[in-house]
This record gives sequence, C-alpha cells and structure tokens, in this order.
Amino acid sequence: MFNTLTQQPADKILALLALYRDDPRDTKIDLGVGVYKNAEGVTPIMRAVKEAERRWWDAEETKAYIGLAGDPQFSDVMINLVLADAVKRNQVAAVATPGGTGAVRQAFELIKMANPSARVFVSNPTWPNHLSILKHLNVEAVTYRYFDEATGGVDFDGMVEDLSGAQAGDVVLLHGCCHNPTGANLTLPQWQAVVDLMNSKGLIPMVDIAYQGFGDGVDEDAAATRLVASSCPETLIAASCSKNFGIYRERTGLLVAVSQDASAQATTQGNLAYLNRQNYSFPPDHGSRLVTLVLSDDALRADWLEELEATRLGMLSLRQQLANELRTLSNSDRFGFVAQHRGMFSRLGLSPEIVERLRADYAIYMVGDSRINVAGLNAQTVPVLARAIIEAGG
Ligand code: PLP
Ligand code: TYF
Repeated sequence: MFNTLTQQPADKILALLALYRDDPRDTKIDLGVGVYKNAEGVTPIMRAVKEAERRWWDAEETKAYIGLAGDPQFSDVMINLVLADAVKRNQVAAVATPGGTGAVRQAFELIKMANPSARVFVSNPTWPNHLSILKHLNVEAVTYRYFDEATGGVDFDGMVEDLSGAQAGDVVLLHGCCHNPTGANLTLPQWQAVVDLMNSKGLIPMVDIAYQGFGDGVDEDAAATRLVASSCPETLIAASCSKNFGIYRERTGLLVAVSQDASAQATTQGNLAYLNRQNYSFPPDHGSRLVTLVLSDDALRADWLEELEATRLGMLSLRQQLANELRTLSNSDRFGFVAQHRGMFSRLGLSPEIVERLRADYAIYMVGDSRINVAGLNAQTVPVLARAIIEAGG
C-alpha cells in the first residue's frame, strides 16, 4: 500500500529551518519561521505562563477526559479576549482545537459540510497552509488581490474588485491583524467597506487571528474581528494562542462561529463538537488551561499584558530601525513600508535571486517570497541585514 504514495511538497517555511540549522557560519541570521525570539535569539516562556504552569502542577488532580469542546472556561476567556462585548455569548459557538491550524482546518470542514459548493476567497498571498489545507479538503480556493508590490501596502481597489466577483455563500478568509506573510493590513474604514461588500453580496467572513497583541495592541488588533462579528450575519473565527502566549508546541487554539441568530447556536455548537470528535475526539488541555489561568487571574493577566506589550514594542522598534537604516543606505524611502507593516512579518519585495544571494553570500535566511520575521533581528543585526540587502541589489 505505502508504495503507491508519492512524496508531498515540503512546507517551504519549515524547510528553511533545516537549511539554517546545517549552515556552519556563525554569523548566520534566521528570519524564517514565524516564532518570536528575543534579542538573545531565545523564544521565552512568558512569565505569567510559567507561573500558571507552576500553580497548575499543584492544583491538577486528574487527567481524565474533559469534553469534546474542551473546557468551556477556555472558550469563555478566549471569546472575551477576541470579541470582548462585540456580540452576546449566546450567539457564539466555540470549541478548543489543536492550535490555530486545527481551528482553520475545522472551519474549512464546517464550510464544506454546510455548503459543499462554497468557494473560499483567500488573499494573494496568504499563509501557505490555508491553500494546502483547502486543496487537501477539495474545497475550491480563489485568490483576491491583496498585496501591492509597488508600495508594500494593500491593493485595496484590487481586493474590492476581486471580492465583487464572489457569489452569495462564498467565504472570504481575512487575516484579523498582522497579515502573514506581508505585514500589510487594512485600515478600519477599509474593513468597514469590506464588511459592507460582504453583506451586500451575501458572503461569509472567516477571520484567522493568530497574532493578537503583536501589532497595535491586544484590543486594537481585535478591532477588525469585532467589527466583522458584530456586523455580519455569520462569522467564523480561527484564533491561535501560539504566538501571543508563546505556547507554540502546546497546540492551543479556538474555533468560533458567531451568528446574529441565537437559535442557530446550539446546532452549530453540536457540529463543532462533532468535528472535534471526528478528528481527534478531545482537544489538548494543557495549553488552554494555562491560557485560562492567565486570563482569569488579575495579576497574571496584567503581567501577561505587560510582557506582550514589551514584545510588541520591541518588534516595532526593530521595524523603525530597519526602515531608518534602509533609508540611509538606499538614499530613498522605498523601504518605508517596513515601519508601516505590523506583526512579525514584512514582505520586502526582493526577487528570489536576491533572497538566494542573501542566503548564500550573507547567511541571512528569509522565506523565498522575501518575507522576514522581524523578531529574528536585534539592534546589532538590523544594520547587517540592511547593508546586505542593498549590496545584494535590493
Ligand atoms: N494562521 C496564521 C495566519 C498563522 O500565521 C499561523 C501560524 O502560526 C496560524 C494560523 C496557526 O498557528 P498554530 O497552529 O501554531 O496556532
Ligand atoms: O508562517 C509562519 O512562519 C508561522 C509558523 O506549516 C508556521 O505561521 C509555519 C509553517 C507551518 C506552520 C506554522
């Protein structure tokens, strides 16, 4: 049986990890996979998370199963974090999932169950896993224009024109904040225009929010998601705790389905639980427990917010420094978008040849589309990157 299998295409982001690891040069710089690193290159366990873990070690009395949806308290604290008071709790169905990826995967499955002919509109570009999961599930993906190569910003007119070609019942996948891989984001008035367009055409929004707190602040980064959920008849949300709680390997996420019609909630909740059961029965508990403990304890929550804010400001300052260096070295403002982008990523707009030259000649690793992870830099390596970009012809 196994000999009928053929090799699957590698994940280009994850493949970079191995290349970087095997590079013997001690000056190498890793700007690849989207994992936060501090100035020492360490992905820290956040203080509040560590403390919650300590407390839980003492408090935990059993490891018996919980329920198909995970702990309802986790859903409550996360719904509160993402949606605040944008909608009423009885409009919301939610289940814990293994990471944001698990939520994305099951959101697509739910779409397919509810409407097998729905297409999913995705930004060009988007996180590669969106496309590969849709393909795996045999759900048609249609790209809409998003990134404007010329300005490093959003091609909003192109986006609206392409979404106007969607049909009632199609789904529009939007990144709630900190767009991956470009770093370019809609303004709130643009979000409002997209909401109006979706509502006028009967399109269903799906928001993937994986970097809440990494852009402009915890509430600011959720503002678009809240606007969508409170304005559209139905909204799907895939939320990840990997980045903002730094618990990547714990696999912690939440799939949310919001409906303005509360009578739909029980059936939707049942279908989300059904999907958990088909895929893995019970979602993992440990990461979601830590998130629940942090968010429901005033002191832990305050400490988490403080550390997250420091993380966010650190990345912003690296952006500003990089934009400044590039302005000086290029004697132009053509990289000014680096300071405007938000989140971990910026797409620099370099050709694949230049990206390859940076790897081969300078030991600087970025994704082939010239996406950099800003958190892979520090104050000392920013000038090194800027000089290399200009020398390599960027
Ligand atoms: N969605 C986007 C856009 C992402 O960048 C990520 C990556 O980390 C995820 C979802 C899900 O991440 P995880 O499954 O690690 O929570
Ligand atoms: O885009 C990134 O780098 C992160 C991490 O299959 C990631 O979202 C990358 C690839 C992948 C899962 C997560």
